[in-house]
Amino acid sequence: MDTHDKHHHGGNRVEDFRLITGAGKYAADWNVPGQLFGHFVRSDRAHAQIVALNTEQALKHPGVTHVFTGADAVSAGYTKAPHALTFPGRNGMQARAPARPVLAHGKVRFVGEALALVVATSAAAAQSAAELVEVDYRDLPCVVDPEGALAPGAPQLHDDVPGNLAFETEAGDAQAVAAAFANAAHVTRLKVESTRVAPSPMEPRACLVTYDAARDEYRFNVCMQGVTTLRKMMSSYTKVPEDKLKFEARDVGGGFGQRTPAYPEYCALMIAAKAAGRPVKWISTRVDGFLTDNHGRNNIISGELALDRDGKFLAMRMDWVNDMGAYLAPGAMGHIRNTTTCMTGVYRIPALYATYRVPLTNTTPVGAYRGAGRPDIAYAVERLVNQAAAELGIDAAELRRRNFIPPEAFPYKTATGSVYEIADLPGLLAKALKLGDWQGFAARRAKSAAAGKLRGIGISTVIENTGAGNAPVDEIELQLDASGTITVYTVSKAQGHGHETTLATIVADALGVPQEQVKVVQCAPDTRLQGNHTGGSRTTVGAGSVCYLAAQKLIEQGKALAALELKLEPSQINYAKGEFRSSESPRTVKLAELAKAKTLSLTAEGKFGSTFPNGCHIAEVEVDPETGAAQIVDYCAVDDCGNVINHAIVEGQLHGGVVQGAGQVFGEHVVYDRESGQPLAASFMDYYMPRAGLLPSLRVEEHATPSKVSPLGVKGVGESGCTASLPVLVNAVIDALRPLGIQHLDMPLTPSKLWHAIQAAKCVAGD
Ligand code: MCN
Repeated sequence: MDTHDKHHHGGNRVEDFRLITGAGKYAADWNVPGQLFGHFVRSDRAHAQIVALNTEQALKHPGVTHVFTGADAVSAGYTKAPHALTFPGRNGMQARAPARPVLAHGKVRFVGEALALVVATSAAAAQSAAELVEVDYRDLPCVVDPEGALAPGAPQLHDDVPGNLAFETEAGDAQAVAAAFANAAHVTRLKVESTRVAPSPMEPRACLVTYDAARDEYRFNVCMQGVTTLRKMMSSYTKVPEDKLKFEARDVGGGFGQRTPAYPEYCALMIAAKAAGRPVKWISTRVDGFLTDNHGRNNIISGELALDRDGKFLAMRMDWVNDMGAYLAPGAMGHIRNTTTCMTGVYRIPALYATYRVPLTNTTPVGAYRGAGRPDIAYAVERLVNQAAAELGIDAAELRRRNFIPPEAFPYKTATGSVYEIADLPGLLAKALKLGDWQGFAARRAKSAAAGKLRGIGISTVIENTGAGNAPVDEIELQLDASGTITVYTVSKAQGHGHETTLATIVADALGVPQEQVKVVQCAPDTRLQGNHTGGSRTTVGAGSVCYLAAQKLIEQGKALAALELKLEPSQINYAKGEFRSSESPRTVKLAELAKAKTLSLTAEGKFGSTFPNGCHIAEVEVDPETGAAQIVDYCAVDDCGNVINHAIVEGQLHGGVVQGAGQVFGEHVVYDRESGQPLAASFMDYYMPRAGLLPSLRVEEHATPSKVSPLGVKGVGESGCTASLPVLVNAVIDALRPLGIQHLDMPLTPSKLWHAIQAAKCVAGD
């Protein structure tokens, strides 16, 4: 097998040697001569007026050069955080986006909100001096629970957001749904919570800002998911033109959506770097991360499913409460748009209707987190379907099969107006049932019961939108130099995904050259390329597809140049494996020769719509009734992400996504004290993280239906594991407990919660 084949079948990732030998360069690894260090003073109150802020003592501390406060943020005009709820809501409602000065001014609204930035010649001096900033607060009543925030008489966070309601909207057809419910033979109702979690990438947030006075330009070394979205949002927050903002990152240690947006700290560092005339660097602590990196999920969903006598789905209705925390972060859009797009799940449901309310609470803002609404809607739908199956006494797999959108119905327009491209759901299910030995479960359950364990099996069949994106087009630049090296420039940014491997594979395959000849450069600081950031599992569909188009363009241009060289017409030239040749000439022209005079450079572009990866996951759990501990004993995943570029990377993506979902199912949860608004799990001492032992080896199979949206036939996969794992694992646990009469539990399914539920059920049963 040559190297080219090796990569094709899923060989090592080219970035791994650097990353696992400690040779990576992360945001905190950047240093420039003369840099200063920043430390943020953060609110220890959930809701309070800032009566007085005294920086005098801090300024006297040795090494301290400046202290910036909310007044500086306001005078710089850095007060309007960007958000993405720019479409009209119910009755034409415009989102009520409250002001958010990059350092709090007048009031603080969540624990951790930055209200001053201390700058000093060392990080230690800045941190010590921050202790000397005196803040006089007047406490205000707070509200941390989203439904409570919408209730009459709740404490009000912002004068311009009456009732704490930032946005309200609806989707689908209320009347059609009401009519269908009126005729239903059976209605299943379930209210579930997709809990608030802290995404917690490995690399803590860090940023170094350098201001170039001569050019009036800012340069950022920062952990990011791509340059274009961040630049746009930073420009929107600060009104500094986009071409005056330059970003550079080499390695990024995880993002999960949380490294996409413009954070207030970065803007405050701009104020500092400009005023100090020296670069200013800030590295967050893990506690800063828990308090101020955008949280994920946090949706309360009340669902109703109407069925006819044969178990066919007639209609579905949902009511969403999408808590956004203290300010409107850009993530709110995903929680509404993606959940509307995928509302029907994988089922043919003729009528759909959803309402959405977006409250603000005295908590950390909420943003996009691996799936950005897609796992939430999948969770709500797949829990409902399992509940309906139990209520009607129909096998959970059979009920799904009865209601699948059939293969011949694709492209399928859903009742909320999205168009699913292509899928083979019955084929997917059949493969998963076989892989998970669905039929043989009863015997395994009996065996577990003999050992005193409650065994359950769960299933989820899910679909999600990937691709598309806000950028006008995705662009890729290719440069070919005299050595034959092809450099691929992109504005997307891997955070651990292996794009240096997969994008290079796409170009190398298209050109028929060894992959070693192709280098990938992500987010060059002076890039003028357009394109989407890495998010929404769209890099392969977008940037990846354009890599292919760029390679084709290079071949076409190469044919014209080779024709000149060989004194022939371009139509007489053929290309294969790095060489141009013609039956009309004994001579050949190598790819590298095209660049012998000067580097050849070209840009290709493409615009792609949504593609819809889908999957069927089956998991089994064993619950120990004595301790409440749940153990995943088997996990099978059959996924359709279209054609696969690198099988090992796709399997790795699924593995990571499934474990991330399992973390949320079994323990991750950001909780606030209702009275004080203090976070109760803001360090790894008290916030659960999934560990290797949580999941047995994943058994993975592919079931590809190639996408036509992408010339490569690919669909995204980066979020698929998360989307399917939330419902499958909760369904498995509920299945284990259902014989005791337990129908519903919300995440996280901790041993304590399960033990208490089991005890309560035993009492009811008179045990
Ligand atoms: N891939 C492939 N064949 C396909 C589809 C994808 O070989 N048919 C490969 C890709 O080329 C890429 C990886 O799988 O190397 C993921 O590709 P894709 O599905 O296009 O998703 P993105 O690259 O756009 O990644 C974004 C997605 C999201 S939205 C989150 S959140 C997430 C995720 O990916 N965050 C991650 N996976 C992550 N993985 C790591 N290690 N770290 C994160 O922060």
